[in-house]
Amino acid sequence: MIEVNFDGIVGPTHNYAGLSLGNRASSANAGAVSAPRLAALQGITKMRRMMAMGLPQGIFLPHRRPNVGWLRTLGFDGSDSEVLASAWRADRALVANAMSASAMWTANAGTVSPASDTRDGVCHISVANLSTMPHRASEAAQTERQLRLAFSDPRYFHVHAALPSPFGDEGAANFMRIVPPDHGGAVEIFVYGEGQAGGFPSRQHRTASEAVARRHGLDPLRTVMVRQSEAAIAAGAFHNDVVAVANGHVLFAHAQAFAAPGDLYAKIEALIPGATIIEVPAARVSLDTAIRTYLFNSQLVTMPDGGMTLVLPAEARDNVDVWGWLSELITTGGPITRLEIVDVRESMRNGGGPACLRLRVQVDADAFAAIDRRFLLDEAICDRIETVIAAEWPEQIAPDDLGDPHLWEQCTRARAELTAALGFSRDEI
Ligand code: SUG
Repeated sequence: MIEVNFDGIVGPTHNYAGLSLGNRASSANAGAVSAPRLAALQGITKMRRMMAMGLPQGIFLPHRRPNVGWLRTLGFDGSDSEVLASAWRADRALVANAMSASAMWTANAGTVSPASDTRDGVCHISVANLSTMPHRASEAAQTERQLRLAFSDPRYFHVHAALPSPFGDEGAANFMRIVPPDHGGAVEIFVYGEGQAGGFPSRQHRTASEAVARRHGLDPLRTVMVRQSEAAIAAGAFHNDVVAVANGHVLFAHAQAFAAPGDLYAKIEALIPGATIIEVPAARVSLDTAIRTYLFNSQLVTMPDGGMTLVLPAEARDNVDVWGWLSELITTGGPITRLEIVDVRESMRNGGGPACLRLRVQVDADAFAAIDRRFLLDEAICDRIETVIAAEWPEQIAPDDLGDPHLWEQCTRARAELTAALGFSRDEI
């Protein structure tokens, strides 16, 4: 089995508009000046690091922004610049939504069930509807187009359209998969929230998780629905991947991530003999610290030599409690033996850590060969992408710039240059 991480390239409109209630970083940095060029280069550097570790790496492209089509559905008309100018006059928040670069967080693009887990033996991918937040809900259409291009071969892939609203589905950010050490049958774990917690919405609905599991043809006996704790949502864990991550036979989670952690651990241990559960107690790392540092929004990856590495944001290294705990973790003789630090600070300031920026797709060699090559990365393509970013991406965006026609033009052109450089035709993507 080959695991490919598909990272979202950070789009040229990356900005801090504070659109995500319940996402503490997004709210805290609302109104700050963003650095889209730096953000996108940080993302590419992270991808290069993953490749240097011997791991295959893919990409998804920034979406069309400003999202003029979305503003048209809200009744603004005329030329593209007229649509944007009249929307800006009517309601600046609408333009902020239309300018969001949130498609960079591809953990929210969809949920992926590898072929080995499904009834028909193909890899099923459900596009997420992201229906809780307007700026994210508008991603689904363009995400679907990219997924259908990347995974177009029906012998290996089945891409499902997004679920209907209001069944909120935020994709792989609320999904974990645990595999026995001997690589036997996996268990897929769907994490949902209920109602509101601390005034924050829970974005993943149980109905949606159950629908995805049904559509993917999963074995009900190896599918687990687990509820996120209210404490986690209230503390700012708007997605489960802010407080837990799984890889191979390992679950790495904060003690307060789940409503009934004991029940979940018992189920995992019953279904996966040899599973390893690494729980971080609140006394060592508080929920608040875990969420501020994004300790759990790390990529837990299996290295080509079989060992596991935790790829962490720099914010986790910079916290004494977190770093102290991690330093002990890697000396215990457990499965996680290496720590790698990446700088994705621009994304972090909008609540997106290393794990938010990637969608994992597990395939065998034949299915891997069937993926559209334009979505796969090597060093030469990284060079090409970096050249476009350096030449075209804005250096800064301040809140008032979102209404600047020159910025709209620059961002539209920047994306067009990137897609052309990667071999996509204008109408294809
Ligand atoms: O949906 N931030 C994203 C961050 C998503 C992180 N993804 C995972 N945890 N997998 C969100 O809240 C901020 C946008 C703004 O405020 O402009 C934003 O959408």
